[in-house]
Amino acid sequence: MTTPIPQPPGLPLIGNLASIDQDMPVKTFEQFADIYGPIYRFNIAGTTRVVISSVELMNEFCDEKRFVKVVRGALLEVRNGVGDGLFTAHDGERGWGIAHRVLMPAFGPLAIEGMFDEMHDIASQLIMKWARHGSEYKIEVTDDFTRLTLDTIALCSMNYRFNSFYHEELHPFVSTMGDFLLESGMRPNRLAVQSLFMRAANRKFEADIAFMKHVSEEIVERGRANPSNKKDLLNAMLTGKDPITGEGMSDALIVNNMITFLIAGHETTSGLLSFSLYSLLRNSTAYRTAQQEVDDVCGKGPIKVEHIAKLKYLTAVLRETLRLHPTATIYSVAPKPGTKNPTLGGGKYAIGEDEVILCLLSRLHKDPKVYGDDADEFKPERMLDENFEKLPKNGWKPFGNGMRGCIGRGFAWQECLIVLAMLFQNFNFQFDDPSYQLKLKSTLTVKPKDFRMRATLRDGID
Ligand code: MNH
Repeated sequence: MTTPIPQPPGLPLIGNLASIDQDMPVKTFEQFADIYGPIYRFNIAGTTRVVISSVELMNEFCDEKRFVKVVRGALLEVRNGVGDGLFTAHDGERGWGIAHRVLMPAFGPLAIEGMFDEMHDIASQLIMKWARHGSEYKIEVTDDFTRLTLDTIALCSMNYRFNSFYHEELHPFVSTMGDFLLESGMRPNRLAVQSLFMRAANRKFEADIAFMKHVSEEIVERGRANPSNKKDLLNAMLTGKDPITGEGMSDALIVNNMITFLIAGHETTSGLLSFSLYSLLRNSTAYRTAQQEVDDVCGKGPIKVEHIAKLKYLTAVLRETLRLHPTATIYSVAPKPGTKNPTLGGGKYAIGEDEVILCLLSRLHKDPKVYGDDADEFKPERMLDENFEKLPKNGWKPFGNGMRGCIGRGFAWQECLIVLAMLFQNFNFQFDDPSYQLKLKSTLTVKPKDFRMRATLRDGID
């Protein structure tokens, strides 16, 4: 016997559509979780989703023998632009396999260390900008971190400089990609009949995709015409061979993945940096501990690659930030095709054979069974290695799961540690407005809104 899954009441035809916050659907998912608990089902115009948020249910969700990633909603719209790129590929798709096997070593620890200098280069541009603007300047934290993460991933994956710190307005590729992502996020919230009236938006969507592809194709052609032995992501894609099929990546597959890295690699990371600064400014003990660690490990000289692994407290800060503010807020699976009478909750709840299940990270990451009564508090100590290693396997999942988990995790980690170390080495920070209350904005990912701070150069650092 199965038990019905709790479900918020809805209206005929549209179901729960009217309840869903148009700007931040995740806010509604959280409200529903607070009312209906760790598993509930909602319905939008006849399509249902099951939302889970406890570690027990997450253990089932993460079982790759039972559930596989599905590309739906905004991700399916992004797929219009980047097709079988890693992030938007369907389960088992051929291009995914080739790209995954060619790219895994290119994102491995040694390869990432090899990108240290390029990451450091872009981080230095950020430091220079804040230093030159002086301590009265109101830093738009999220905007500048987005410049940083975009320029870093573009330099490392396409050998291309957007030079975002040298321009007020965005590089055309960047603004086009922003529009494309915004539209991708809005489309799933429109009813089919509404979409028919969006001809101008649809035309722009197609034109934006064509432009991004065109720029990327030129970069691939340039790379093919000028072979180098640089050990970067572009070269790995141009020259790598899939050990299983013996094939290289086609130009179309490279273009899809190049744009994918820009999309998947910039917002999530800039959001993480922004929330880290916010969290440290709100918690003065953690702030002082972090700065002390940077002084102890790095001193006043240049940050070097061998410092990175020693930044244990900053690592814990990043983990704790992603626990409370997972910048990729949800991801989805469905029962493996062919599963008869699939269930969740150890057989307690029946789900549809192709029903989509979302994990709601912001609630999973507060499961009291894992994090106790102080789950709402920012405490990096609970994420120091010795404690982190004791967490249940699926209690902290900001980078996704298994084979379809984030390929850029090591990349993002090194980038964030370099930036935080350089920032704390060079500056003292304060809120521009000490009474600032955290507000959020969401596109495909979530970031702080209107978060401004000031940076004062530290004394005695030359
Ligand atoms: Mn990333 C997949 C979170 C940084 C490239 N990433 C995922 C998934 C999550 C995620 C969650 C799984 C999505 C899903 O199941 O549908 N990623 C993050 C976070 C950060 C991040 C929180 C930073 C912080 N990601 C990066 C960076 C890159 C990148 C940086 C590129 C350089 N991510 C990817 C790609 C995938 C992915 C590519 C898809 C992997 C696959 O399915 O093979």
